[in-house]
Amino acid sequence: NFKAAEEGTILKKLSENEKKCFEDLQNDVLVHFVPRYQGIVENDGEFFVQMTDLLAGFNHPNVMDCKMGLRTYLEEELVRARERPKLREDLYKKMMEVDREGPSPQEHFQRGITKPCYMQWRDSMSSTNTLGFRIEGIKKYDGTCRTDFKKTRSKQDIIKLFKEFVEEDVSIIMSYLERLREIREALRISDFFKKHEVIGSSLLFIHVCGRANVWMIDFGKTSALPEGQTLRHDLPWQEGNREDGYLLGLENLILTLEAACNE
Ligand code: 4IP
Ligand code: ADP
Ligand code: MN
Repeated sequence: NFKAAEEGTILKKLSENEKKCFEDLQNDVLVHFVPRYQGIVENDGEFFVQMTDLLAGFNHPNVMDCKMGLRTYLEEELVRARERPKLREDLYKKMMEVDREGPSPQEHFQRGITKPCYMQWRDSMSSTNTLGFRIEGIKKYDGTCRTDFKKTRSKQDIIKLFKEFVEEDVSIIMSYLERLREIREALRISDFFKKHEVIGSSLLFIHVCGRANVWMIDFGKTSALPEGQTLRHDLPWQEGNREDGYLLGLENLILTLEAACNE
């Protein structure tokens, strides 16, 4: 999905959704919390969004990707799967690797699963449905990389992972908390946030040499609501209300990091 680009920037495969979001974000308070958008570029006949590489200039950074929200799939994916269910063997296999009891008897028989069923299983096995966020991946300064968090659900396990991530340096967690509270304030007044359903977006935690920062990334599945409609972002999701639970997730993330500081 990504391609190396000129110094200090990265190219991400173009999605119309994400391009539109970056354009809308340019006139919003959230612009201070997302990578700098540098337009669309063509490369070997393919189109990419160009943006600042948040890791540029850092030697051996520590990076964590937290996916936000109470669900990670779109309502339209549910509708589509109901109208024309498309069974996917790759998702069935991914599920079997983690949990052989995951698929229903019928899914076992078909050796296939629809994408929303897979996504709902992912959201319920992880902390997405309960806490409104989940850890997707952690890359440490020493090059080690972990993405085996599909069954990480409890607040206690997440606290443990954060403490390992910062190697018990509470001052880094404090810096992260400060930035998360700034993001929360910005979200409160953001017009973009009010008018968008934010699905599958992540907060990217980066620290190196005592410096720590958090950025909002990945707007591939974030979309504008119909004219005049807004979201609260702190309500439970019911099909049709399009609520994403982003603020519930952010609140729980802040509470989790506060708990990590006080342990
Ligand atoms: C992946 O599942 C992620 O949910 C991807 O979301 C999603 O891509 C993939 O759907 C799905 O298979 P695992 O994390 O369990 O591997 P993201 O890219 O935000 O991480 P979408 O297209 O929904 O963004 P498919 O349809 O690409 O397989
Ligand atoms: P996808 O839609 O494939 O999930 P993301 O936008 O979430 O793509 O990016 C995937 C990963 O790439 C992130 O977890 C992060 O580690 C890295 N990444 C994304 N955007 C940036 C950026 N602007 N600078 C540095 N790293 C980035
Ligand atoms: Mn992503």
